[in-house]
Amino acid sequence: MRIFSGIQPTGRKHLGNFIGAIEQYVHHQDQGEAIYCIVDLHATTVRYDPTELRERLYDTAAILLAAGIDPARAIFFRQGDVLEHSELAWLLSSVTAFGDLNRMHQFKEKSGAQRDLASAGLFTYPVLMAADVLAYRADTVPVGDDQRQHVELMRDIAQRFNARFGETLVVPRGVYREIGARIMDLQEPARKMSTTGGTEQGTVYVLDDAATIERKFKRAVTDSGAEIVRRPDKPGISNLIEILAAVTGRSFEDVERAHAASRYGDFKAAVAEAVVERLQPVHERYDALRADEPALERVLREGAEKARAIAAPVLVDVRRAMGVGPVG
Ligand code: AQP
Repeated sequence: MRIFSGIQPTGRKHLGNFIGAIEQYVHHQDQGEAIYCIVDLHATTVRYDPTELRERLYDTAAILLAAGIDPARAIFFRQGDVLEHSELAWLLSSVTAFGDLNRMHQFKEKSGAQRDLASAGLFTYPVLMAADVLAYRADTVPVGDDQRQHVELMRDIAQRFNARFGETLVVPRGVYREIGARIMDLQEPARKMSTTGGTEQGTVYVLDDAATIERKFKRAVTDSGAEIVRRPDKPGISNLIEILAAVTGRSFEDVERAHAASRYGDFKAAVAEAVVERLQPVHERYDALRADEPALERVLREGAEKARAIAAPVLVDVRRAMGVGPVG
């Protein structure tokens, strides 16, 4: 089984990214042939600073390695190093319906926030994401719940390509964690924890120090009741239960039972403590990894060579099926 997933080089990865995606990446390393990519090309679809992008890319690479991605067990690379992604995105755009792209929630949310330019790249973002996965004929795509619509679209694109040009691409399947696929903002628990759309105090960053994490949980929005249970009218407490269950590997029921007699304040402190403990080994490894940029470059370049060796023959098949490019 081949597994593929990508993550943006936004640098300040948050607890939602960590639980919904990064922990899954580490877990799936031993489930099959895992391929993980830092998607710098996707990061250019909104306003950004080129120098900062490189810095954030190294931050993200160091976070993933510190979290346990092992380049000896998984292919780990930078999207922009493998040109096949961009070429395939263009080719797939001919089997992507404009109307489908127009329905994507992420485009609607993010384009509104782009004051000077809502780029065509932001609109076609899901086509590049489809290319990322389809270039490797990946079977599964571990992602957070917010990516469901994009994964469904990439499945449609693969199916339409195969129907139009003959069986060439693998139709991948999204993989979502049962617990922790959608971590919510601690201040606005109706919204997902997010790099661009969340509140600063409601977003716990992977690299936040223990005191900051404790403070953010202490101030987390709850409700006027006193019960520690998951219920639609208790989004704040439900989110804290989900976070505690995810970082400790326990069930919801187990967490609810263990804290049935706790006060909200004590429960929040317990969640903070578990998160600090979970992130501690990542913090311990991060600084040394981040300090050695040449080593990070080496890892990413070696990963890109391995990635290209898989993607290049797929592109040969795609060009041949579509009748474009060199004959042969
Ligand atoms: N709140 C979340 N809960 C669980 N999983 C989440 N993911 C994102 N938010 C949550 C998953 O993290 C992976 C990487 O996402 P990305 O590449 O989009 O990185 P990002 O841009 O830094 O993450 P955000 O917060 O989603 O940014 P926004 O929304 O501001 O663009 C994906 O698998 C995603 O599902």
